[in-house]
Amino acid sequence: MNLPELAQHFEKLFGSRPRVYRAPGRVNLIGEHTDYNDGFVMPAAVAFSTYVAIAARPDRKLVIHSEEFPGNFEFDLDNLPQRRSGTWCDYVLGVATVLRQRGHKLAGANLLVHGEVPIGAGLSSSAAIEVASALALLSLTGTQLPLPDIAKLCREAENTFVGARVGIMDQFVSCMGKAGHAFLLDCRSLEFKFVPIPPGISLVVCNTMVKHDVATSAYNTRRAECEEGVRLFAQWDSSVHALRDVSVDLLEQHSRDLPPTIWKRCSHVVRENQRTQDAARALSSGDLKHLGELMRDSHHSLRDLYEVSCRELDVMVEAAEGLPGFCGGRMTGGGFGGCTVNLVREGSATDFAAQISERYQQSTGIIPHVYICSAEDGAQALGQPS
Ligand code: GAF
Repeated sequence: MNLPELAQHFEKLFGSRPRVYRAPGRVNLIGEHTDYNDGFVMPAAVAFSTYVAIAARPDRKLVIHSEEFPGNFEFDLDNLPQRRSGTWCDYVLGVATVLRQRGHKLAGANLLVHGEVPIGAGLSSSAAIEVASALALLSLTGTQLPLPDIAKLCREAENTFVGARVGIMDQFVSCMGKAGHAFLLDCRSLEFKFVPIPPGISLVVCNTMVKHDVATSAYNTRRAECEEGVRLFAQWDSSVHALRDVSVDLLEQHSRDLPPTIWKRCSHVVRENQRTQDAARALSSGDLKHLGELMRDSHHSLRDLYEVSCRELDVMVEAAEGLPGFCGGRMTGGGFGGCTVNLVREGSATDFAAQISERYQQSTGIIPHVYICSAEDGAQALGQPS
């Protein structure tokens, strides 16, 4: 559905012309499971986006429709549900609830949500809905908030209303992405630096088409294991408040003092933080060989130490090795399925896509989806399409 079609559809449903807001999904080049440890990530926004069309209503209702997602929803703005319903609408409602809690005024509105970010693929479809909804809801009262604040409140909505204990990465990149660039984000200070992706390099995202059920519970277990690591390290060094504060030296000193599982988790996070900063330097100096090595190490660490990969992701990562134009690749996002991200020379991207699909299908019997992407701009207002 293009923008004029979205606007026409909205007009047919609600009888008025909407304004439209867009927020993208993301791929993370490196820095996985580091955001909730106050560490470093290096994601980029991609062209898949969620669009929210909105217009005011004269009453105090919030009416939410979508073509792709099931169910039509209607809420009383002055009596919003306090609990999630377990449907996609929670992402919009969570944002509305957090905005209210923070004292922002909300106006009655009709919303039409159009999502193009593949769902459950680890490309951050939830952050895209949240961010586009926040921009849309705020626009009706003329409230302008800095984009990093919008990212923070969307993350809060996901943590407190939706109930997923995610870090800040996805919402932040959906807000702040820049075409042609990845960015190195310090998830503690929220300082960031854009890192240009060298010309002639495509981001080839390979969807394994699986999402294993353990994903959510395992994410929460990993978080708890990291918290246990922090508790133990803080006993030995009082300056440790998050795994971000643990140096490689401190990690090594205590390699025998930690329970083996906790040591593996901490080891991944501490070294992944280092890899991510090294990767930003490698990318900005165009050293794709080194970047490729760091991405491979990251994948192995996620597979062996953090244990969030799965057979399909490993097959997809291995299938990329040796293909013409391939510079580096790894799983991206939370894990247990979803996608891999690959840096591939532009001229080889189409052949790469065909060959990796074939290899993956031969090993798993599953037909993957492969998307040839570039880094795109973050969230924006698209005005009132005619
Ligand atoms: C998911 C979460 F939403 C992010 O915050 C991040 O923790 C990621 O998994 C793992 O790096 O996408």
